This record gives sequence, structure tokens and C-alpha cells, in this order.
Amino acid sequence: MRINSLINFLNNQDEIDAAIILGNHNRFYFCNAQTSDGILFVNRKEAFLLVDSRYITYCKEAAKDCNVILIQDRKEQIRNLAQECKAKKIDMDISNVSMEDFKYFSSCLEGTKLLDSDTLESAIRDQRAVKDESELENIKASQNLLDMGFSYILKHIKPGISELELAIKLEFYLRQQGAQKVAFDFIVTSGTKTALPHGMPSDKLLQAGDLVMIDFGVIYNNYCSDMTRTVAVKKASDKQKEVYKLVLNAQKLAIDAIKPGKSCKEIDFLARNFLEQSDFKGCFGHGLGHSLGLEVHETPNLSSKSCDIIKKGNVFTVEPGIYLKGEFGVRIEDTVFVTDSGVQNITKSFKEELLIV
Ligand SMILES: [Mn+2]
Repeated sequence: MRINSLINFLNNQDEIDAAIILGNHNRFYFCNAQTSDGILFVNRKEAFLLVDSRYITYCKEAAKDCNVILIQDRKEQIRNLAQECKAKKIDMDISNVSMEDFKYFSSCLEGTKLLDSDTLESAIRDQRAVKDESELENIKASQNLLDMGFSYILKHIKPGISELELAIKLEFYLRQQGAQKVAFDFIVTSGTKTALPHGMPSDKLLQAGDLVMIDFGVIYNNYCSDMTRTVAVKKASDKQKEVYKLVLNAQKLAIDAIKPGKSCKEIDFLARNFLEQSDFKGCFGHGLGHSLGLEVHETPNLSSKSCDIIKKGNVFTVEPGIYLKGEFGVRIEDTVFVTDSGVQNITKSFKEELLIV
């Protein structure tokens, strides 16, 4: 019944008579059909999903709460839908839409203005930020695969294996366990490369004394997961252990403070300020975390620039790090669900101290 929320939205807007949604994730979110192409047209009464012959049979079965229509003359069909509901202004969801698409849709309409305001997008973003029970279950199942993957890959971390081989082994295992695909290119780095927050795996071989940073995520049942662990190969220095402990404490400080009503900004500040007060000032450059769901990066973000207030049903990654150029880096990333009074941490992999494997 998610379409109803769009219909209600339109009925509460004086300036918008209908909406066009092109982005794959938003389209899927509202009509439950997974296609790489299609148009969702919603007016104040009902919704129409326009798809081509590749998807028509599937969508007639899978799509919920909308009229599924075969695309024949796209231009004419869009114009007719706008005219039938006497729309003067149509707002287009421009997230994931090119300028070219926007111009094309504008040219389809006669006597109807196509808007590119942020009103529709922000309403959709706000709705998607609050996950329902089934979404939480899917994210948990997706994260569960990562916890299995981490246990699996620990067995393969040893001197002489390359970063790339570890990344490939991990991906292959996760696919075997049922992941639809990876949510992003895995980050598997070692030694001084761990000081790059988003380094890419190479044929570099692991050595005793290296830290290994593994940041990975998959899509399961259309929902993303994302986690990071940093471990040591065979031995760890006191400095590596100290930095690990600091990052872990910064993460715990933030996780313990997350609850409905707090601002995203203040959670970011808690972890950031804690690390700034340490001997490793200025070594944490990126945001503390992001939301995830159908996409691996969704809003709200736990960042110093965010103006969002935390709500029950939000999902956040919490991923502080310390990066020491030319030496090593440590990042620890968990995913938490916001409950009535705090959070539920769904990342179960061990993190209490720097693992030496
Ligand atoms: Mn992340």
C-alpha cells in the first residue's frame, strides 16, 4: 500500500497534480516490481506502471497497487496520462534521472509543466528512511551473510595471500551463500594501504605485522548490508592495538547515544570529538555513518553537515576510523536499527579487540 502514501502526498499538495518516478529504487519501493527500466505515473487517484515488452508479463504478476501498461508510443502515452487527470503541474522524481530524461519528459507534455523541485524527492527520502518490519528483516538477513563471510575469510588471512585473492574468495563465498550480488566493490587492503579509507584490493601480498581492512556488503532480497573489520596478520604493534581501541571506543560512544529525537549531527560529533581529543587528532576525515536499505548509501547520514533528527525505524552504519598516512588505518563498521529507546546492533562479528589471525 505504499502507493497510497504517494497519492496522499499529492492530495495534500496544491502545486502538484501528479508525479513521475523513473529511478529504479524508488519505482521498486512503491510498486514492488524489480525492473531496469520503466515509468511510474501517479495521479491523485491511482498509479500506472509503464514498462516495455521485456517486463510486461513479470510486472503484471509482481507489481502491487498499480495499473500495468505496455509501452507502445511512450510520448503519446505520457501525454494522455497527464491530460486524463487534467494535470497542470507534474513533479518528477529527479533522483537518478539525467538532464536528458527530464528534457524528454518535458517535451512529451503539452500544457502541463514538469517540475524539478525537491518536494517529491524529499518526501520519498523521508519515507524510505523509516524502515518497516519486512525491510528490517531483509537487512538483517543481508547482514547475516556478511557475518558468515567474515568468519569464512578469517580462515584465509595469512602471509602470502594477495588482497585481490581474499576479495574474490569472499565474494565467491557470499554468492554461494545466496547473495544476489555485491553492494559495492569490496575494499580489501593491507599494510600501509589501510591508511586509504577507500583503497582498492591489488595483487599486494599480505605480510606478518600488516593490518588488513575488509569493508564489504551484499544485496540479499533487494536489501543492502555493509560492514568493516580490521584485523592483524600474525602480530600487532602496541600502536596498532591502541588505535584499534580508540576507534572501537569512539564507535561504542556513538552507538550508545543513538536514539529517537537526537540529531544526526550530535552523534557524529560525539565520535569525532572523542577522536580529536586523542593523540590522533585530524585522522578521521569522513562522515560517521550512513543509512542503507535498497541502496547502500541512503539518507539520513550521521555527519557534521546533516540537519536530520533520528527516528525510530532508521538504520545507520556507524564507522569511525583513524588513518595514519604511510603507516596504517583502522575502521570498524556496524549497522544499527533505531528502536523506541536506543538501537539494536545487527552486526554480530567479533570486534572487542584487534584480532590477530
Ligand atoms: Mn559503509
